[in-house]
Amino acid sequence: LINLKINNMPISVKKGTKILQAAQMLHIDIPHLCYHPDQRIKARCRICSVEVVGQRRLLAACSTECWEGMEVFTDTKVVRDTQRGILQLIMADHEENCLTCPRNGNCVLQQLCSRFNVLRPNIPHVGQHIEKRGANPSLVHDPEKCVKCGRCIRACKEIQGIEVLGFAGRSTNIHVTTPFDAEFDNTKCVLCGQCSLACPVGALVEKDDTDRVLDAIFDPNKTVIVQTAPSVRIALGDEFGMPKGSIVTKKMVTALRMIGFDKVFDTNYGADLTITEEANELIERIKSGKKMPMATSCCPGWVNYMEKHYPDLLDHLSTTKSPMQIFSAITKTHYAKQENLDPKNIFTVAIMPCIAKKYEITRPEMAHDGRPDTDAVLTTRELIKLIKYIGIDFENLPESEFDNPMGTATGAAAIFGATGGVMEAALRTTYEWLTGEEMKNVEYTPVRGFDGIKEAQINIGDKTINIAVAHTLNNAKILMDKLRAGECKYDFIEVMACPGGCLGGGGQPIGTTMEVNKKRMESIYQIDKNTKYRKSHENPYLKQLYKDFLEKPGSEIAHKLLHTHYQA
Ligand code: HC1
Ligand code: SF4
Ligand code: SF4
Repeated sequence: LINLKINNMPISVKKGTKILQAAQMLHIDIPHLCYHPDQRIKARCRICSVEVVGQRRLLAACSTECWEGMEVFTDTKVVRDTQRGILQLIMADHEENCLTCPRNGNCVLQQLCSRFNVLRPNIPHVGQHIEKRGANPSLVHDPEKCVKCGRCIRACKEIQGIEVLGFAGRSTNIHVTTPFDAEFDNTKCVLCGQCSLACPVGALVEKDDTDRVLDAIFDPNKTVIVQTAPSVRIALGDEFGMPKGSIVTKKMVTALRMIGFDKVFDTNYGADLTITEEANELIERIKSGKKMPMATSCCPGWVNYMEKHYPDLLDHLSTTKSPMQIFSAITKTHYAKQENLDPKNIFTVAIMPCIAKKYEITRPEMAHDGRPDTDAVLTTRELIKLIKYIGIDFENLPESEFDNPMGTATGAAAIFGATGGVMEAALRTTYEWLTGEEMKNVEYTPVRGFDGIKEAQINIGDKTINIAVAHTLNNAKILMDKLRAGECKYDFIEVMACPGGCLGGGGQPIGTTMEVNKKRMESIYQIDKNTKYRKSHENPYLKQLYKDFLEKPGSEIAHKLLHTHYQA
């Protein structure tokens, strides 16, 4: 252990601990912009400068390791003047329209300016006008709000290995951009939104669809149906001061009713349906030996990645649609008929932890009779915005239940939100269908946890099935390169683009880190444990649906509505 003092407070830390982390242990928040706990340290912004006794220059707290006997001061005059100077320089190059910024009230720069009393910039504006980028359904980039911390660039590179974003220009003209300043759509970007989650200010944000959804709610002719993804219920509470990982499913349902949705359903019901179709597809592929290994296809960031980076391997993707799209397809066909509703007057909204889902609903294959199956996707962050707009005291809301028939789901569906969850859910059903025996212990732990790539062999009846699970596209790349080189013996692969799976999605609350994701993962497995049915094919409402409408997994009507294809 290393002993040091920060602001005269003694502390002992492990070797390698940085000053910023040591200060956090003492509950001192040294200001920082370019530092992110899950990223490589760059020490670009220097706003974390501190004074260390015996040193002639200020040191960056994010990158300087503590040493024995070190004496640090975070609040001297020279430190404060330096921090204020840096803020003044940033403001000189920053559009001052905080009031209308999507991150107003949740912006690190705004908080720091208020904290350091930089209320009136004293340096003339030097920034040059740079056009916004946003001609795509998911992501808006406003370089004039950028603080040049580089966190988006590192997220794209270190998590996804895509490197769409980079710095260009010099001096006061330095800015973040894409190759040839292209629109995201025309680059290798997969619209995962991890850059927006990493951005400390309003320079990278999701396309806002809240007004479009409210317009539908206000329209008396529309029946507005909402579904909520597995990973929203364990993240939403963050923004309302609840402990990280709080399971807020029933408060969320109440809030959605208060916002004005006519029916509040569960994407998890769609996830059960995805599993029955996908397990059936897997068994067919195993039996025929064709297009093996099969890969999951519910993550649109991953599907975009395959289409843009591995178009020669598209055949491996399962044709089963994502839970969100399956849900909406059933809503606008069978459910509409059951309830005597004209599909034209149904408006379907999906609350997702994801930004790529906004793109997924615009794919031409995801529409019927010229109408999209899902009309709008709101991220968890946008739902938070709606809850705040209505003025709901979320933490103290009474609890309520989803509507039925599409509000009942199994534990297998709940775990979709964590990396390995789709695989585990699929194995529960595949096992029982292939062997005809009951699976006694449904918890398949080799696919759980945050290892980048998890591999396992599972014996099902007389077959040995080789599986692999990857999260983040950096890890997916390793699997896909092996597959392309003919070096892998897998039968079934799961990929989720975001760290930890959807629970770490690009549309989750600001402040999402791997430490937070761990709590979310624990909650997701807790939900599974506490759910009555834990295998998708046991969902009683699903059994009814097959009986009344879909006939059996893989039937002609199931293929027409619940399966899709991909394009290079
Ligand atoms: Fe996901 Fe999925 S798990 S993709 O991560 O298959 O977004 O949560 O809704 O569709 O169910 C996201 C989460 C989500 C789908 C499901
Ligand atoms: Fe990179 Fe994802 Fe951002 Fe696209 S959305 S620039 S792939 S981090
Ligand atoms: Fe979206 Fe989930 Fe895929 Fe991330 S992992 S891109 S949140 S579907």
